[in-house]
Amino acid sequence: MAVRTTLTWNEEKSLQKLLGNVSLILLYKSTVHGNRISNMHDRCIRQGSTVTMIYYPKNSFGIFMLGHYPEISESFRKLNTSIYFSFQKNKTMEMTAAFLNSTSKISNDQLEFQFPISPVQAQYLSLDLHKRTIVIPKLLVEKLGLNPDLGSRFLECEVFRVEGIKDAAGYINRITRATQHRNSLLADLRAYRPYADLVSEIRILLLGPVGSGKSSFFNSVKSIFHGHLTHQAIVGSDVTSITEQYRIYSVKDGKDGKSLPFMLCDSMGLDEKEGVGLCVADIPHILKGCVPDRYQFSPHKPITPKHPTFITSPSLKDRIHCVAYVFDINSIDNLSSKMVAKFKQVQKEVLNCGVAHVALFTKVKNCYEVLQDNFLKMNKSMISQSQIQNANKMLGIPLSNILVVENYASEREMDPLKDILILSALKQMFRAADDFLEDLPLE
Ligand SMILES: Nc1nc2c(ncn2[C@@H]2O[C@H](COP(=O)(O)OP(=O)(O)OP(=O)(O)O)[C@@H](O)[C@H]2O)c(=O)[nH]1
Ligand SMILES: [Mg+2]
Repeated sequence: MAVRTTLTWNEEKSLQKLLGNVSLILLYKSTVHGNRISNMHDRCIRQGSTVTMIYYPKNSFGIFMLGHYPEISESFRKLNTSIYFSFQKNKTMEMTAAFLNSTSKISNDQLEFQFPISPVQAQYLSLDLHKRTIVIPKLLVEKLGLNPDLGSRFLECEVFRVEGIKDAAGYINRITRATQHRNSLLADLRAYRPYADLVSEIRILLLGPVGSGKSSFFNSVKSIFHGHLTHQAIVGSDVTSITEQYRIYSVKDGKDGKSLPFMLCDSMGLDEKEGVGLCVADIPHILKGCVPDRYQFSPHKPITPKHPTFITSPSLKDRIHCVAYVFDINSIDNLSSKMVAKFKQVQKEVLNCGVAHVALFTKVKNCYEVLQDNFLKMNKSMISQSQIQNANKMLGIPLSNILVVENYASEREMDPLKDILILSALKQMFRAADDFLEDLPLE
């Protein structure tokens, strides 16, 4: 009878995404093939790269090892990057992964990994199949945010051969560098302070056609800073805007962390028709900081100073410091002349207020190809794409101000490459806001 895996469909999909489009072939299952290291060893040696999975009732933990499984009596081998990951079943099947250099060996009936943390110090992970326990080092517990549950006896251990991994060493190297780059971008943004401390938070206004991904961009940014997917802003597809209230969102650094030095202001979508969608006449009031959080937009009637919640004397902190024009990259080539005319009106209002601006193109399909040089830079061929050239000509947006992202839409787990694009876009917005603040008249 065929041996069935405990790995769920979702876990397998997440792994395929992490490792490229690979196949996982089950080599060993502890409850079927015996719970001794020698049973595992006999089935797994000289099989190439493997994934070892340890299952608990509410979590699972896994290790991707590049190259062959260690052999019995071999000492710790050459340092190699392995990927350690965990799935949390109680939270929407999220995967957290860490790329760490380690060496592995089999000894004393255990599979062991050594993580050097300094030239003279190391931490260890050890897997004891017979006792059904795994000792996970502190650095990994912290990196993966692991649950104390993992200290108890596990239910099952499985090992898979990974087939179809292309240029495995190169791929792991690129993903490792991408993760490091993502983390350094995140650290830069966390350390950001608005120009000359003129305000404690910069306000970035998201403006764009209905369904262009404004609310999803906020959700994506918040998800990255929280380390898991969040869906605070309501998103969706309709002929008219899903967002009907003006929202000024602050983002915390982690769930209970302190507020970050920026706010994302989400608006109603623009529509080519008059009397539908965001009123162009509302825009100068938003830019000046007169519109309060949760203001209910009225497409027929712009806000006036008579409105009970109108902020009559806004200060610099209430103003918008950077506008991001949000467009679905796939719709740029088909923008109607009416929509272009509406956009020009909007642009005029922004220019009149002297606010900095960038364009944010969402829904890029080839996020992985956009980044070249180990995923660190935007690909030149991206710049030459017709949509980008069109936006430059038709909407008058300079190429250097065009940012591309793929928001988190229907994904189940975070992706370092998406994060790089989203965080890079946010960094450009911070720079634009700083230029605006620096350019303010002295008084
Ligand atoms: N594939 C993909 N889908 C996206 C992306 N951004 C947004 N979406 C989807 O596009 C639809 C509209 O996204 P929203 O974030 O609601 O767009 P919006 O600009 O806030 O729309 P309104 O509030 O209606 O003006 C939703 O179904 C999103 O899931 C993206 O980058 N990639
Ligand atoms: Mg919206």
